[in-house]
Amino acid sequence: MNFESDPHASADGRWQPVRLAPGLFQADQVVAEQEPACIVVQQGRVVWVGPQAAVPAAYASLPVHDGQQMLVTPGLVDCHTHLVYGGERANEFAMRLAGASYEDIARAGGGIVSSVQHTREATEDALFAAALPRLQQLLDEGVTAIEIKSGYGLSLAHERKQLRVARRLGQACGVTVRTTFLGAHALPPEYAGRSQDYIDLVCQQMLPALAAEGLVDAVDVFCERIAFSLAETEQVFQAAKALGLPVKLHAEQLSNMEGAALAARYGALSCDHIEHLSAQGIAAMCQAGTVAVLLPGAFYTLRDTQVPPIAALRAAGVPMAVSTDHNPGTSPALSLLLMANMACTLFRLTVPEALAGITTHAAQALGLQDEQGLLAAGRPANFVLWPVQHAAELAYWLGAKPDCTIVRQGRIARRAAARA
Ligand code: DI6
Ligand code: FE
Repeated sequence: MNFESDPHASADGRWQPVRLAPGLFQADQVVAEQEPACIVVQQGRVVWVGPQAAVPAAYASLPVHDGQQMLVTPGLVDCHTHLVYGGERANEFAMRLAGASYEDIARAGGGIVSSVQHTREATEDALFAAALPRLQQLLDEGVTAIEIKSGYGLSLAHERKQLRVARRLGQACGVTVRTTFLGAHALPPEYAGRSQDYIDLVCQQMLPALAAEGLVDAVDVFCERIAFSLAETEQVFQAAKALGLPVKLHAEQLSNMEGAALAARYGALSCDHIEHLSAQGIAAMCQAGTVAVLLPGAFYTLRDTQVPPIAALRAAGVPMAVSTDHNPGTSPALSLLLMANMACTLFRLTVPEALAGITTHAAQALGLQDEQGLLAAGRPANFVLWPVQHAAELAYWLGAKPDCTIVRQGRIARRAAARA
């Protein structure tokens, strides 16, 4: 069978010669940098990684996929997105250029609430059709797992619609999708002045119903002056805990609410944004093993100047992930590699930190550390072959759209052109 000509063929066989990106793989035998390496895939799983010269005899007769000496990384993981929504908000971009702040726009009825209106008006099929090309752009750049949040529906029916679309996208594209319920994203207009009533609805009706339908992998809250208080956040966390669901938090983005410390007390998978994170928050995250998710696209779009406390996170050994935060308001970003670049340039991450941030640590932020984010025997076959000499190029080029080969869930999802 000539599987090389079928872009959706099984990835089973030997992938060689390839070069392994330092720090992002576990080999069965030592592989020197630049040494031709081999990845063996059987039944959709990586079964061996090591020097090409040392492939065990048992695998010697498997068909070979020409790896063209490309650099291999694990599939990328985008661990924080709001990918499913109606409409867009380019008008707010213009408002901000004219001097309005994100908080000004939110208080004037724009912001999240305007996306809520468009999302409520859209059918499930329309939301799917709108999100699909956005997802495709991320996938074409090597994303093999992605988190998608609700939070633009803000009622049981409309949050359900968003989460169902997220699940459908995963099935349609053959990509791992983790859904996060973000019912506590903003106060819906019909609950104006009745924040507590809305949080009661989230905790007592929306979350239990959606969890029972198998639509919720994790629970998130926007804890902020313009969103929900620390006490309201804790109420949602308690409801999640009662259902056995892991939590995450939009924490300390615009101000320090000490949300991170609260989230850490609930064993949060991640605290995200964290520009205003305090020393106390860092200590709590460190103790709880909570991942710090950095979102340079939102920082950039909002022209924020408060850089997250990278040096302190690094010193404390808190794992740092990097994500697009794709959303129509504050981060219309569709390139995870560009986010890696921004994390280096704007936040001063090192290249290895940025690459771990879009692979290993991002997988950890989703509780997917056993399936994604590391190239190792026993894992599902999710990896990318990049036409670059040095791993640093993945964070160096701006908007390069590299011609990569992508293996996703054991299938060849994209194949690079033959190299000279
Ligand atoms: N923080 C964000 O970056 C997004 N949500 C949130 O809580 C922004 C969402 C939006 O503006 O639509
Ligand atoms: Fe977000």
